[in-house]
Amino acid sequence: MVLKLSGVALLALVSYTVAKQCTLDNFNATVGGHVQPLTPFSLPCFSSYNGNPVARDDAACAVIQANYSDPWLRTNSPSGYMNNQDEMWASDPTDQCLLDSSDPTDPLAYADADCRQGNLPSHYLEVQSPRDVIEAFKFSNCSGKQLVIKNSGHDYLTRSSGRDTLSLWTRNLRSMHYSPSFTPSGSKNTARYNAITVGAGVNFDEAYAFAQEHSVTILGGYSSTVGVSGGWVQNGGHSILSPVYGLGVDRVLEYKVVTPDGVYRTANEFQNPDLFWALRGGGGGTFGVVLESTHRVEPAIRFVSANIKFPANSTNMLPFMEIIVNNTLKWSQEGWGGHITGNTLVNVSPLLSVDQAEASLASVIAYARANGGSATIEEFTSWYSFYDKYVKTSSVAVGVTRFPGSRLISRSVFETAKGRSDLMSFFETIQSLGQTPYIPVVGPVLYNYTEGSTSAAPAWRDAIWELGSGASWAWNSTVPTRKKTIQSIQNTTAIIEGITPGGGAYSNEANLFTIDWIESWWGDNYEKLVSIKKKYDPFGLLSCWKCVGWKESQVADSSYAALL
Ligand SMILES: Cc1cc2nc3c(=O)[nH]c(=O)nc-3n(C[C@H](O)[C@H](O)[C@H](O)COP(=O)(O)OP(=O)(O)OC[C@H]3O[C@@H](n4cnc5c(N)ncnc54)[C@H](O)[C@@H]3O)c2cc1C
Ligand SMILES: *[C@@H]1O[C@H](CO)[C@@H](O)[C@H](O)[C@H]1NC(C)=O
Ligand SMILES: *[C@@H]1O[C@H](CO)[C@@H](O)[C@H](O)[C@H]1NC(C)=O
Ligand SMILES: *[C@@H]1O[C@H](CO)[C@@H](O)[C@H](O)[C@H]1NC(C)=O
Ligand SMILES: *[C@@H]1O[C@H](CO)[C@@H](O)[C@H](O)[C@H]1NC(C)=O
Ligand SMILES: *[C@@H]1O[C@H](CO)[C@@H](O)[C@H](O)[C@H]1NC(C)=O
Ligand SMILES: *[C@@H]1O[C@H](CO)[C@@H](O)[C@H](O)[C@H]1NC(C)=O
Ligand SMILES: *[C@@H]1O[C@H](CO)[C@@H](O)[C@H](O)[C@H]1NC(C)=O
Ligand SMILES: CC(=O)N[C@H]1CO[C@H](CO)[C@@H](O)[C@@H]1O
Repeated sequence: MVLKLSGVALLALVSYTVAKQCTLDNFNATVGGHVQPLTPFSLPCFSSYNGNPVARDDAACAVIQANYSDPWLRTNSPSGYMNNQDEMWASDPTDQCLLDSSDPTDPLAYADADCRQGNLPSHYLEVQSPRDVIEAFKFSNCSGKQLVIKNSGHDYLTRSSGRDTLSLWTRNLRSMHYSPSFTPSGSKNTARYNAITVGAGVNFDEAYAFAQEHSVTILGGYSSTVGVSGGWVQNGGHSILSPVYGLGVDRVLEYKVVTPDGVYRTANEFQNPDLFWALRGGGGGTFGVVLESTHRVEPAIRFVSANIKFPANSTNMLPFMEIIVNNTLKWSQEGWGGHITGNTLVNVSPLLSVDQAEASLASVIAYARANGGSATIEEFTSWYSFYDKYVKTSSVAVGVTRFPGSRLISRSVFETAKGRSDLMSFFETIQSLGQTPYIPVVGPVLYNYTEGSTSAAPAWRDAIWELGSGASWAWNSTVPTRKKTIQSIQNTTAIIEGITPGGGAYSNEANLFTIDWIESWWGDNYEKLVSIKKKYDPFGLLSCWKCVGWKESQVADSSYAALL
């Protein structure tokens, strides 16, 4: 067939070609005008933005000040991040737009200061459909504009922000669906699962309430606003019920995901199984933009909880930790999971009765009471009532700079006198530094894991604890203080690494300056993850800090470059 073009058709072809030019405006038009400039969360409090005068918005500023340490206002905003390091250009204390975390009404932070973009993306697109993401990948591919994915904004490693990037904001993908007989699409057997499917913007507060309505239990994090489908599950995802019911990655059945090659795919055991495996531990922001995830749920779970605490002083933390260390192996066989600090223990077990729980924890209960503290052992008949009473009320502080530095502690450490005494020396050291231990007891000890089914840190499979202390710097800290803080995180990490040679860490809550991150976070899974990454992201459109495929040379482009 000979193609004959009339003048009109030729004109149409030319304007079509012009319309396809790789510009932000044209991209904006293809996604319905939904691309917006991203302005810093606290901008309304400032009178200067990037060196130009702007009108301060007193009313909006007052709302931000009142909610500065509240996760909800942040998580519902495209520019809201929980941790200040996501927003700031860490190497330059003037390149940020932050309030005084200790007193958000302190004018010192905003009265004579310029609000600057720091590490924040330049633009964002509120994702509404797979097509939005496909267009964003095309635009990134032709323009070189880097992309990030921002869901809840909880990431400690700055993986959901980034200077000059276009942020794909997923928070408003909020569908939820319950099925008592879910079948993964393309399934080759008759297996049916009790499952909940959520849109990628749903957080745990919403998923827990939805599960409660259907009298089932969805496993999730100890935070209302962490997302179900994003960085949490794609990196491992721990719950205080994980000791018995497994990690988030163990329970996910299916993802709907747009891969950077521009294809909207289903990933499960039967379709794109390599991608499914990679999304079960290989990390968020790496293999594609997940739009939906389906999770196996349990019926309503009955369990006991223990809430033990006492007022800390300079001498009563170490003896408490010694009792804990000595009992950890026994407790791990009894299904206990939860959180322990130097003077608190809030743990649950679905395997014990109230009487058994009291007997199991008798030594710590007695210790807390002898130190002027209290112990409450209760029974719950559903996760939601526990969530309401304990999780909602104990959220980790946000609106601050916070660097976790945890490592997974395997059962072998507790099995030897040397391992136990190493742990005690670690507690002594951090006490001398004025820090307290932070221990999520979340290792999937009793979970019947299918070898090789996930790509999360292999160290998880022998772990009982995640152990860390963490560090932070003030909103207005100087460069020397920041350098010293990083050194101190490195030193603390080195001690825990010494206790767990060849072990690993949960990257979501690990030291973001970890040197052997490949080995620690992925171990033997790494090479295979890199090849899957190349298959689905052949042009390298997704990249984030120490994510699969990241290159050491990228430090130079990061907010931390001048601090390391
Ligand atoms: C206060 C607090 C409490 C926490 N509690 C727990 C806990 O109990 N258990 C636990 O395991 N962890 C916990 N974490 C760590 C948490 O799992 C990580 O911060 C995780 O990265 C959060 O994922 P998100 O999607 O909610 O956050 P975001 O910061 O929005 O995203 C995190 C990462 O996931 C990627 N991502 C997000 N959405 C998608 C998507 N749709 N597709 C592909 N990639 C995506 C982003 O690009 C980024 O790399 C906690 C963190 C904080 C700050
Ligand atoms: C995208 O288009 C909309 C609608 O025309 C417009 O309001 C918005 O400012 C545009 N975004 C950018 C970044 O120019
Ligand atoms: C990215 O660009 C390459 C050419 O550089 C092209 O072959 C490929 O199809 C593009 N991918 C997408 C998703 O647009
Ligand atoms: C812990 O166990 C060690 C033996 O490994 C023992 O010496 C010590 O007294 C025990 N401490 C407590 C508080 O039970
Ligand atoms: C800490 O508290 C315990 C119990 O109340 C007490 O015996 C001990 O003397 C206190 N230590 C200090 C240094 O105050
Ligand atoms: C663990 O899982 C395997 C494979 O799914 C199964 O054969 C085995 O019976 C399970 N073991 C227990 C203790 O449930
Ligand atoms: C930092 O802010 C605090 C108030 O949060 C103030 O007391 C202190 O002087 C400030 N430090 C510097 C170096 O400006
Ligand atoms: C870290 O450890 C090194 C080597 O032991 C030491 O010189 C340095 O002072 C420590 N720094 C901090 C901030 O703890
Ligand atoms: C949007 C939002 O979260 N607003 C909250 C800010 O803080 C005030 C006072 O604590 C709350 O009442 C608002 O709901």
